[in-house]
Amino acid sequence: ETKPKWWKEATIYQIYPASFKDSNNDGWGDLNGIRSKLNYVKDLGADTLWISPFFDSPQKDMGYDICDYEKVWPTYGTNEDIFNLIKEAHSLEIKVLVDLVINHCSDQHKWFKESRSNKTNSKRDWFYWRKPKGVCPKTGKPLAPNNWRSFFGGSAWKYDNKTEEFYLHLFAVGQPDLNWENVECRAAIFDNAVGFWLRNGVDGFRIDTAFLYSKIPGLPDAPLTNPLDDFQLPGDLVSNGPRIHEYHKLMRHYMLSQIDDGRVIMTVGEVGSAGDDARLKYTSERSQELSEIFTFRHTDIGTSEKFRYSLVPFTLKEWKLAVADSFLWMNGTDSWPTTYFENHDQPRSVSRFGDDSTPKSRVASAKLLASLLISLTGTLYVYQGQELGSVNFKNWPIEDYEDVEAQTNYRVLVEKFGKDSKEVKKFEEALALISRDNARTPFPWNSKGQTGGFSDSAKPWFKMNDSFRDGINVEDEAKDPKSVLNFWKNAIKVRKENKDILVYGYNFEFYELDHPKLFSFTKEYAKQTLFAVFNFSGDNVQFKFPDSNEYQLFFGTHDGADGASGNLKPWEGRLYFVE
Ligand code: TEU
Repeated sequence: ETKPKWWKEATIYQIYPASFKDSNNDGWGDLNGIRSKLNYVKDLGADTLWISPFFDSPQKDMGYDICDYEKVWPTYGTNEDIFNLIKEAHSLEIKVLVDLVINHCSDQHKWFKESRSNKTNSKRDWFYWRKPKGVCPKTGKPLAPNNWRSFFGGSAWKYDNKTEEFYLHLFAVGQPDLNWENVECRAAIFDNAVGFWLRNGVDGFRIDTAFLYSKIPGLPDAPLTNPLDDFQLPGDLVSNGPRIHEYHKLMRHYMLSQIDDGRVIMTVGEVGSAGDDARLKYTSERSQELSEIFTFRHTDIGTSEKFRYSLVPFTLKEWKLAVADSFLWMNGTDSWPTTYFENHDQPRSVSRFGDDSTPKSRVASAKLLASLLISLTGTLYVYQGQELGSVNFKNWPIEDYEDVEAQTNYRVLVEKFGKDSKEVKKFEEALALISRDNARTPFPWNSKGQTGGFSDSAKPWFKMNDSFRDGINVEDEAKDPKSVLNFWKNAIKVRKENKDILVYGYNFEFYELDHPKLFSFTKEYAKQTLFAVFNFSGDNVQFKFPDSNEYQLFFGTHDGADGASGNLKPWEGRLYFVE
């Protein structure tokens, strides 16, 4: 009973403003750069933008640390620029989602400055202030209130000399957690971060860390899961907590109260991991919380639950199950899923799940991943550069990384184990494969100059991925009919033309689940059945058709494929209608 909605059928293109297009030659991408490229987005076939944070910020975590929710960061432009961007996008029939970062704000936000000023300030309770647990007998320093580890490494608590208490920061030190239990704090978040942008025309929000706002009262110690670490991930003590669904209902209600022009807004909450029960509550139309959620099982695969930068081996079967985990739970309900492989927190999917070792395998596996993605049920997300088949950068020394998550974890490990330790070596290996920085290098518009058309002559804020000189850029790919870019354009078109089965299909079932090289499944919509088969290897692979029905090939990675034969070339994928 999933009813059609614009956001279910949307193709959402995510833009990372720092790295998309620099319009004023200062080395940083900006809003006017995005405006100048709206036609590129349109031409790709995307119909919705999600723009990562462009709000005023000291940029400790690339804008996910906001110091003024109602103002554009001057390096990105002005409020007028974003209002114009929204209008221009709308005139091209492109909708705009902005990022709502409200689990925490910046320590430079006026709310936090006031809160920190003294213990009796009216905003003291807007953040999590706690007394030290005691004094460390060895160092004489105050002890943190509990053993929680920040997601970026080290303690989740920062001692503040001014009032001799600690504040909680689940992410960077400059990102104090807001206290959602406080009614006034909630009202301020709603009015500033949410209401301001709705009143200014956005079509919805990507909601950052939407599962973390309700912490277990008393903030107890986390169980010891990683003995090698001095601090422990708080996990269930902060995720999908006791009041989280109440908060989302309140926020949804508030959102609807801000709209008086009939706009249908959508929200996508970043939820990471949650049980089926919680996932259904978040997304059921009846519960009125979120439109849809991002879960992480398929992108977190191959990383340890104890520590993301500790790699563990995984099989194709495990990945298949993880991919299916992002939508299987909603079958037959009034919930709705998302389908994505990349975002600004993930490495390039070709380097992670395909094969970037030769130009041929890169192109083939990028097309394969695109084909798989468009065949999955849910709202489709494409991250800037994914449409080019972008790859991870290679052999960068740790000093070249920008990400606060990379740098904080590195510092903590070096302090504990030493620079030349095997722990640090392993961390560096993991970074090369899965660092968030892989997604954040400036976008390559062409192969020219030092910046591939990103800036005119300025040095970009972040190093370029050299691959822009080897054909991975918009200009070169646009000219080549066999490029990944042109393949993506067609793939998005085919998804729209066959949206019943591709976007809305249900009753997903794996075929040959145990096969170590094939990813294949069927799904249905009314009287239609789809059979999808993908070769996740560099070998020729033979597959069997599930039964003796007629199989009509309608889309695939390899031109001129013989649909009647079950022989797949390396990284070949096909979509069939079963007649
Ligand atoms: O990420 C939240 C999150 O759950 C992170 O653990 C993220 O998955 C991890 O860093 C990947 O290694 C969001 C944003 O997407 C991220 O960019 C921010 O740094 C973070 O929140 C804090 O706002």
